[in-house]
Amino acid sequence: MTTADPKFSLPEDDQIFRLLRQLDVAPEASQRDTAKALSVSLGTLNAHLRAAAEAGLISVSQRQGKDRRQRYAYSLTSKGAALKARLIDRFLARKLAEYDALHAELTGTDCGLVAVKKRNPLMQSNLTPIPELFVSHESAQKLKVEATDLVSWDLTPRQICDLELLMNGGFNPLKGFLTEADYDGVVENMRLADGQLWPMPITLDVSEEFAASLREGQDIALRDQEGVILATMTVTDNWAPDKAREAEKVFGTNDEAHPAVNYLNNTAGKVYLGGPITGIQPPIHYDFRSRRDTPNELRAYFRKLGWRKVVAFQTRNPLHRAHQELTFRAAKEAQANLLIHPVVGMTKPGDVDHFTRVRCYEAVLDQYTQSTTTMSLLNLAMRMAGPREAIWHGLIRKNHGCTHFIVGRDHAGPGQDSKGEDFYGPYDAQELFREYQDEIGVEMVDFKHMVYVQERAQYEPADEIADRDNVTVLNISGTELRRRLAEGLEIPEWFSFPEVVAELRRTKPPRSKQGFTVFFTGFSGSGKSTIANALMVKLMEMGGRPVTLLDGDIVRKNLSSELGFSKEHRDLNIRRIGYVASEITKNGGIAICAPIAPYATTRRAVREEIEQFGAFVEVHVATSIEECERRDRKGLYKLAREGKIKEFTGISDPYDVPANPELRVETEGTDVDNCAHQVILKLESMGLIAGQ
Ligand code: PPS
Repeated sequence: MTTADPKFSLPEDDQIFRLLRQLDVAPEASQRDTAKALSVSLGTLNAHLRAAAEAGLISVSQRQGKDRRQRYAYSLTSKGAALKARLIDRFLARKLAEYDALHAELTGTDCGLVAVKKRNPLMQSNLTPIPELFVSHESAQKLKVEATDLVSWDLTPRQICDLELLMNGGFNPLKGFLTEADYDGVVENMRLADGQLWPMPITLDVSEEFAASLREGQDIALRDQEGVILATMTVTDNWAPDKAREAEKVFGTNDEAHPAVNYLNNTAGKVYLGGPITGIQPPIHYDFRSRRDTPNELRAYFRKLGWRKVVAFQTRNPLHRAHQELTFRAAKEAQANLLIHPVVGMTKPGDVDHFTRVRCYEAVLDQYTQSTTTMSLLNLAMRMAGPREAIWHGLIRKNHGCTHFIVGRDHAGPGQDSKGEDFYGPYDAQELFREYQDEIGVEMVDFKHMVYVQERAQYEPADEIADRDNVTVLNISGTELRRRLAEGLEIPEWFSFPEVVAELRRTKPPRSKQGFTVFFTGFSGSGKSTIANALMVKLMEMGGRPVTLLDGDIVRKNLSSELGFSKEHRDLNIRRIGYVASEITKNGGIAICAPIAPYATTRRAVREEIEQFGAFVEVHVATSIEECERRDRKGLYKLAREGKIKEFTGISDPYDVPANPELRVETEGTDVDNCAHQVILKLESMGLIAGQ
């Protein structure tokens, strides 16, 4: 059955599509039943099956059992599944064009289903289904079994978000992780190799070792972090990207203060894999299940309610009154229904976590008219790419059935660069969106900054206040809000809703009640452990929060006993300490760490991990190497000089002096109690300890 025979050529697209669909739905059916379902003779079916197998679209396996009419079982290969998805696209586009023409003929007008004036045949109504990359349930069960033989890649949290939207059509027209040609086009001019608009590189970054183990055309299994298979991918492309070019072109900067550049340089793997995806199942979410919708689920909902116009509101922040006013105005302006579409995948590091945010959204949802507003959660991993991200968000919302999209001030802005300047201008995103609006197929509803006018007790766009000199304009920035929350200060009613503020206070208590980490770093023998011990006792005397000391020697005995002092092992050691400290911080405790931690990049990674949950206070114990060697409490420096201990920090291994620690303590000429007290004063000035 699988022997190649060049005389079998592939049938017409329509026939091959029907064949693939039929095999996908009923892979175990007898040839007779399949032929009947397709209304073709057994001979024709056989020829088509041979051609499809020869073209690598299906795989054929022999079945056990007595029934001679059911000797073979068929399943779609990744290539077959990808072709099927492509043919669905074409089929839908053709049907839409036919529908349009018919509508125009019958009514003498253009089809009213789509708000966009100039439609190309690929543009879809917001009510018709869009293609997904999933195979049928039956094929998925088979693929799951077959995939046990495939090499697996364990997806990172960001890749899981990307894959979910690839599979459910949120990233339509993408059919998999970008190939090199698509990637080049996207990076250079926001276009896929076939010319379609797509502004964001959706890439599968992997380690060099993993990439080197693959051959071209190999199928791999993509698994979540628990090992559950979500998809297979045929690896057609495998390349090492020029990350500096990607950062510059996509994010407009190489500054690692930009979260996506930092991710690109310090988290993403060195090699990208590209190729089509065959979707098996979406990632499992245990939280807010009823609030999560795929593009087709939202389209079906809009269809059911007859929502022809839908304006989407993207957000990664809790909803305050200014946001509410903006959404009200947008819906009114576009005469559209409203979709509140918050991102719950990955947002900017340091944002309010999505659990808290969703509770905040739910608390204010009843302020909206139920018959014209809905809320749905989007598992997107944002890149904070400002203007490019706005276009991306627009395309994603179009896929989710929206016709309009709100772009406010500094859309998806990453904040300030390392020189304190904004990465993007406040209205850059609006300008770029406007330029591509027709192609995106979604109309922008743009807003200037909304501010509160006290005399009129309402929010107004800052640029529309004609009597600005005669009224009091109030505003609380995100930074100011965070400060007030951190310090337990008042948040006025005009700014937010009491329910939202209560929710935020519950998860973000004032700093003096939050967990934090004090991270000592310095040479061996610099005095880290001694000061850390003194600090621990002082903090315990104050009470209020549990204190844990993760001293270098203690950790090496209990957590890292198998590790040595190579760069790799030191990194691992520090990351373990960072992980434990982040858990302690998250749970409201105080972690005091005192390892040498010689490498700046590792310290930075630990800082980032901990700052998601609380403050990270880096204390450089700046005792000079000469003084440490003179003290040589453990006799290690002598051994290091004699070459009996290898890779000894400061002697035969490097130490990156911290550039901007929260505190630097000099121990030469200062007693331990005083050093520990300097730390206490620092913690007090940061608001981390207060009068109990
Ligand atoms: S690291 O680099 O942060 O993982 O090191 P750390 O775990 O803090 O090291 C703990 C103690 O190991 C002893 N020791 C060495 N230090 C540096 N280099 C080499 N090669 C080495 N071999 C053993 C040293 O006593 C460290 O303890 P402290 O408390 O810093 O004196």
